[in-house]
Amino acid sequence: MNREQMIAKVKAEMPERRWLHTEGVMETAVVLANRFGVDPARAELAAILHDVAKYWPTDRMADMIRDKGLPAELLAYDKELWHAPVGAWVAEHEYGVADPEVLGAIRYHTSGRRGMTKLEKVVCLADYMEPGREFPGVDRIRELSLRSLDEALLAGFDSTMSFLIEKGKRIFPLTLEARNSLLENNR
Ligand code: DGI
Ligand code: FE
Ligand code: FE
Ligand code: FE
Repeated sequence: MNREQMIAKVKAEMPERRWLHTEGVMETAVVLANRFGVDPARAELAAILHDVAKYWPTDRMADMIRDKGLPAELLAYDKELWHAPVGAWVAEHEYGVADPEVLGAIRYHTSGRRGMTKLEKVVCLADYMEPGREFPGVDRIRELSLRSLDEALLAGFDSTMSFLIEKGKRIFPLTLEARNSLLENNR
C-alpha cells in the first residue's frame, strides 16, 4: 500500500475533525523529527496511523486486546488508552507496516513507557502539540519543544496526569514510568 492509499483508508476510518488532527500530527511530527534527528518518513508514517483505531467500538477494542494477546491490564484502565496498542496491531496486520520502531511509536503514543525511543517521543509529543490542540499549558509545551524533546514531553505527561487526577481517574503505570524515566534522564 502506498502513502496515498494509506491516507485514504485511514481517513475513511474517522470523522473529518479527527482526520484534521491526524494531519496536524503528521506535520508536527515531521518538524520535530527534523529538529531532533529522527527519520521524518518514519515519524510521518506513525503519525498517519496513530489514531487509526480511535473510533472503534469499545467492545471491538476489548475483544482484540483479549484475542490478539495485547496487554490485558489495559482493560482495567481508561478506554482512551486502548486505541494505541489496537492501532499498532491494525497498522501491522491491515496496513502492512513491518517496521517495529514505527509500530512502537503507534503502540506507545498515548501511554508512553520507560525508555521511549526518540521516534516514540516525537510522535507522542506531536500528538500533544499539533496546531489544532487547545488545552491549558499547550503553549508552554510548544515553547519547550523548540529546545528540548524531553522537557516538552514531560510537560505533556504532567498535564495528562494532572487532568486524570482532577477527574478522579486511575493512571496507567506506563505513563508514571514514562514520566519518572524522563525526570531521571534530565537530572
Ligand atoms: O487519541 P488522542 O485524543 O489524539 O490522544 P491520546 O492518544 O494521547 O489519548 C489521550 C487520552 O487518554 C486523554 O484523554 C487522557 C487519556 N488517558 C486515560 N488514562 C491515561 C490517559 N493518557 C495517559 N497518557 N495515561 C493514562 O493513564
Ligand atoms: Fe491517540
Ligand atoms: Fe498523546
Ligand atoms: Fe492523536
